[in-house]
Amino acid sequence: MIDSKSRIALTIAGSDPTGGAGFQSDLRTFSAMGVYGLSIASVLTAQNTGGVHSIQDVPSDFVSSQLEVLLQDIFPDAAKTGMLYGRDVISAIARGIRKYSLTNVVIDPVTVSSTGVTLIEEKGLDVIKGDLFPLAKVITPNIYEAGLLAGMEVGSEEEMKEAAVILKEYGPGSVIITGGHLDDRAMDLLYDGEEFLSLENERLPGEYHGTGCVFSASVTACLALGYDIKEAVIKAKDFTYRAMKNALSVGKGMRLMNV
Ligand code: PXL
Repeated sequence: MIDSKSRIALTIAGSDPTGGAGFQSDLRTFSAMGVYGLSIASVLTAQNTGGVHSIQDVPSDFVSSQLEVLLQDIFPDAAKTGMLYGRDVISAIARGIRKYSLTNVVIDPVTVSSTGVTLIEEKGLDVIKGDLFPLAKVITPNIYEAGLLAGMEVGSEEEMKEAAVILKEYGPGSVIITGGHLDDRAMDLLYDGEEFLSLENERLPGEYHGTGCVFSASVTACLALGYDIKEAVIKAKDFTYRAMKNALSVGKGMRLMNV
C-alpha cells in the first residue's frame, strides 16, 4: 500500500501507449515495488505490440517546464531517464538534474526498440554520455547499447568487462550491462569501479517488450527505498525475471512485461 510516507521515484521517459515500456511501465513498476511514481513525458510514440510506428518529440522548453514545476514542489528519492530522443531534450534534462541536485539518478540509455526502430536522434548518444552519465549513480545499457556507447564489439563476458571500464570513465557511480548470454544462461554485469559482479539466471525464450524499462525502473525504485546498488541490481533482476516469466499476450505482437 502506498501512503503519504511512501518513498517517491521520478521517471523522465517516453510514452508507450501499450504500457509495455516507457513511463507507463515505469509507473507500474514503481507501484508494484511500493514506491509512489512521478512522471515526465520526454517524447511520444505511436506504437502497438507489433512495433513503433512514429515518434513525436516534446519541445525541450516544455520538458524543462515539466521538470521545473514538478521539482519546485516535490523532491523524489530517486529518478530515472528512459527514451529521450532529442539532443536538446537530453541537455535540458541534464540541466534540471543539476539545478535540483537530484540524487540516486539511474540513466537507461535507450537507443533502439525491440523491433529495431531507432529511439534516439543522431549524436544523441554523445550528449547522453557527456551530459547525463556524469550525473548518474548507475547507468543500465543493454549489451547492444554498451557496444555502441563504448565503441567496440561486445559479445563475451570479457568484452562486457572492457566496455564497463570504458563507460565508467564517463563518470557514473556504477555501470550495469544487461542482456549478456553464456550458453543458455542470461548474464548481467555490475561494475562499481573496483570489482565486477556477474549475475546469472535462466534465459527465457521468446520476444518481450519493455525488459530494459522494467529493469531500470526497478533499480530506481530500490534506490528510492534505500538499498545500495548491489542489492538494488539483485532485486531488480529478480523482479524483471518474474515479469518476463508472467508476460502478457494482450495484442497481436510481442508479449508485454507483467509487473
Ligand atoms: O524498450 C525501450 C523503449 C523505451 N521507451 C519507449 C519505447 C521503447 C521501445 O519501444 O517505446 C517509449
